[in-house]
Amino acid sequence: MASSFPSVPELVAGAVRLFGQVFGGEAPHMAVCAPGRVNLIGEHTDYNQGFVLPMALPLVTVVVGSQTSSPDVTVVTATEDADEPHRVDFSLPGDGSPLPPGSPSWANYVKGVIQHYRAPPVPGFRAVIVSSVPLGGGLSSSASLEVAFYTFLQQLKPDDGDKVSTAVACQKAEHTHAGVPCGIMDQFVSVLGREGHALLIDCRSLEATPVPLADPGLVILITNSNVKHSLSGSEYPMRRSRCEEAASILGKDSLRDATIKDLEEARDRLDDVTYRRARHVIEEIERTIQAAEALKKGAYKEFGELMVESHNSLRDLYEVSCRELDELVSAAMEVKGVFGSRMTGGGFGGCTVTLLQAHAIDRTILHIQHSWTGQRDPRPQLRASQSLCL
Ligand code: GAF
Repeated sequence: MASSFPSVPELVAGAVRLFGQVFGGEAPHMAVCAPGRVNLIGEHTDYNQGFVLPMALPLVTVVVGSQTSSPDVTVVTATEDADEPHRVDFSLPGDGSPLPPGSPSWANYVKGVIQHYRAPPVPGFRAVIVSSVPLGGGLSSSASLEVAFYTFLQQLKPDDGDKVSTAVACQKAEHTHAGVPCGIMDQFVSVLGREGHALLIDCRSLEATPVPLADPGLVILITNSNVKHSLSGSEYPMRRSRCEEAASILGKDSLRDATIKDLEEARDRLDDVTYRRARHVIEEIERTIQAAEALKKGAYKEFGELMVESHNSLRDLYEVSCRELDELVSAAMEVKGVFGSRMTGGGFGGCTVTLLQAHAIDRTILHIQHSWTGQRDPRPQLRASQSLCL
């Protein structure tokens, strides 16, 4: 019932086959991959210097390729929604001048990573990208591509950076070449995620604490609304600048430093929208800390309640949910054995994440499918990953 996804070896085999087809039967010299993520709680807190609690997924982006002797780059990618693979060719500037973003837009992730690579200049190369992370599904398809590409460049020409600096370089690529002023969460967990654990990330100090999720009685279910989201529109940047404005009115460096008392005292100096955005962030940072503690203790009921509070706050205060995500959460919460459910990622479509008892998985999926009145076509895709039943 739950849709399956290709394993890393299957993805690599597909990428190697495509490389041979495109490049006259050649075999690539290297293969790397990086995961997408699901965020359990802590949404729109990372660019406010707060806490987040994501985990890496067994959905990954794979890059295979080889160095060439010219300063030219060819990258080919195969996506589910196109019959033919997409291809881009460009030359690397020899004089250290910038590599500006351009068309096609998917290649900007590659160009951005080259631009911010910590050991320039990079040699020319040919590469093929394949991915099992759904595009625009809120599971960090772009961060997994950036991190996979950064890792590929490290194989061509090692840099001297640590893992955090890899995440930071990839975040810069997203800012300058994809036009999304994102926080650090997605790139950080794609680089530093650990199997069988969520990661409590302090987005100010960039310290991370692994939180074990090793309970065989627990399942994490990801449900794709199939409403495609794009964060490069104005809504995400607008949320970020509202938060910065609120912090500045409160006299704080960031909303991480603000309390609800500070917010209430400043209420008459904030317009209603700015107040609600700031309230979400301040409360969500606190919820994330509580949720991580609950998870450590195995207090799943408490964790689930915090997930639902988070969803309601994203829906009502931050206004980044949509009807389909709200319906998926409501349907999941009607099933006995479900602890909690919420939208995950930037919002405006994408996926929900649900925490539930392992024995309730079949009836939860059935119930969500039967109660789905959102977009009838396509139907939501459900992923109950056995590899997440830890
Ligand atoms: C997107 C961004 F890329 C993240 O940095 C984060 O802000 C998230 O939305 C919302 O929590 O995934």
